Amino acid sequence: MTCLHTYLGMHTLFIVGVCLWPAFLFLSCHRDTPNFQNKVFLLQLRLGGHVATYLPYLAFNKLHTHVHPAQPAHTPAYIHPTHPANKHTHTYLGVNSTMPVANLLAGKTAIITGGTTGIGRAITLAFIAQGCSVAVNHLDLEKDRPHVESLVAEAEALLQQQQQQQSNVTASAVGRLVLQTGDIREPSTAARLVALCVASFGTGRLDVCVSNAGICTFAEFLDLDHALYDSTVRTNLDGAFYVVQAAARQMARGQTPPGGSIIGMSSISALVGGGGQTHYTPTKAGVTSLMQSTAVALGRYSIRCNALLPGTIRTQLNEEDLRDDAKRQYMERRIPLGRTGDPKDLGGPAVFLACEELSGYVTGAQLLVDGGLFVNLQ
Ligand code: RM4
Repeated sequence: MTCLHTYLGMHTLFIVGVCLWPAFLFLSCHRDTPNFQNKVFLLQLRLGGHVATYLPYLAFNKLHTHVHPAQPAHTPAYIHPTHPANKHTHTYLGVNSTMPVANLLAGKTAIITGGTTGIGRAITLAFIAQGCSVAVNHLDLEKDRPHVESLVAEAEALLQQQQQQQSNVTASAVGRLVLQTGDIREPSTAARLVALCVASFGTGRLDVCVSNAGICTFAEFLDLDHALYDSTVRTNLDGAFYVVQAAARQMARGQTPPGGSIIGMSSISALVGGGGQTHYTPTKAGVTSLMQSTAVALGRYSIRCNALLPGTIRTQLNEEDLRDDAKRQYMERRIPLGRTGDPKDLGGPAVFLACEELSGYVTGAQLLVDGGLFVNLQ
């Protein structure tokens, strides 16, 4: 019944739209130019534009209405997207059933370093929402305790939401969270994290590794002391190397069949300089390079290695830097999409690279997630 109402509602709207559309089009051209010939030209142009925009919608409707009646009334393969219980699912064109957005990583397991704050946290939650169980490493800093607690609470809420939906979704699995403390500058931390993940979720596998933990304290090059340089390189590059190697050992030799997806958190700073980041940008170039070389080394084991390159995303790393209004406004002006990034902006790209069905032929690649910042010269 709800479907029928929605269907009738959509078509009434469509008919009203079709009647009013020529009038609006004509009025908009009349308003925008005084010259008659220009009016006619503008009308043709807009008419063409509207038809071109509308054609994919018509195609969609055609495919959609073909799929819809073919589904028996309560087959679990078809989930109506307007039903409140299915608000996280989506009907895909031409596919004989639905591909629920909530299950892109169902039954998979992942490790994420630095996963309680910023980008790592957003990816952790995005993975859990897609049915992936995640083992998160963090440093256990006093100041981050509230973040750890709220992450646990958010993961729990997602879990309950998924369990409620489970009866509506075939082959669904719910994503769980385990936490581990430790310093990723120590190779043993990486090995422990992999072991924890393999042992915790009942699959005996590690499917995805996100090497995310990193630090960046802005500093003047001429005054930069070696302790800061050392800790930045040790965390951002050595830490990445150790966790990627530990994950790859498990993915290549520890499970049958071998395989997995490794994501290195690089940065736009791997491609362009930063005067206050001379100790940091080389580590991000290093992560990109690590992903390229491991992609070559691990392809034979069906392990894909890719780099994500966030632009200016608001996290703890740049909180202080962006407190400077002039600097923040300068960055916003340079970003074609008109805003600095939110950690959640990295969730989708990470799910894409993690998901074999979506990016199974993508390896050694670099994905910029920067609102267009990098390409904006002038
Ligand atoms: C990024 C990029 C951003 C900066 C952060 C800390 O990779 O350089 O602009 O805010 O690092």
